[in-house]
Amino acid sequence: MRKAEIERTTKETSVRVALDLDGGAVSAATGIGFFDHMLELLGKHAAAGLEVKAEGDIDVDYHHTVEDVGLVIGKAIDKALGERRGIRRYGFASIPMDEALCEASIDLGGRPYETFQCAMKHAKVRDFEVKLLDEFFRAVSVEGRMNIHLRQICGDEAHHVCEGIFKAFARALRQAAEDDPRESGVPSSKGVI
Ligand SMILES: [Mn+2]
Repeated sequence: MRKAEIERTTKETSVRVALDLDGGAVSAATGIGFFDHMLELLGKHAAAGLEVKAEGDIDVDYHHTVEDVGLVIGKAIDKALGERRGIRRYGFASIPMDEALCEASIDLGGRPYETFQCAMKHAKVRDFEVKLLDEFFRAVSVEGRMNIHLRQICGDEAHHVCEGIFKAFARALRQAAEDDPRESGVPSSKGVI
């Protein structure tokens, strides 16, 4: 049962995430249409069940909501993975979206780190700044205890680039969290993650 349900409420946001790494319903309602679209891609391409509900201070801007959804998704991944036994641990995906090509490399090795190399990071999709995805994935890496390296290889349409980044992350996560038939224990020479 690789599932988790996490709720987190602060003065800025209230976020609830239900995650099942082995599949299920996908939905997102954060009050930010474009972000919902990206979260739904994430669930679908990770082959996970992912339901996200958030109410945040989006009258201020989208920052708190995007970051806090990232923290709660990260926490849910960490909890759902448990002791991280028998998984592949590493995942990589290079995903095209028309003219855009994006890649993600991840390590579910227990340590947080995130890089976001994206030439489009100062662009916006309607009023959603691409740079916020950097905040989102940093939060996922911290609470999910994983390394996440994201790169835009090419592309000049912000919506395509964001989709490429989310799909690459999702596919890399799916691979890293998958059962490895050659790994019976924790995939680390330290014996613990
Ligand atoms: Mn789209």
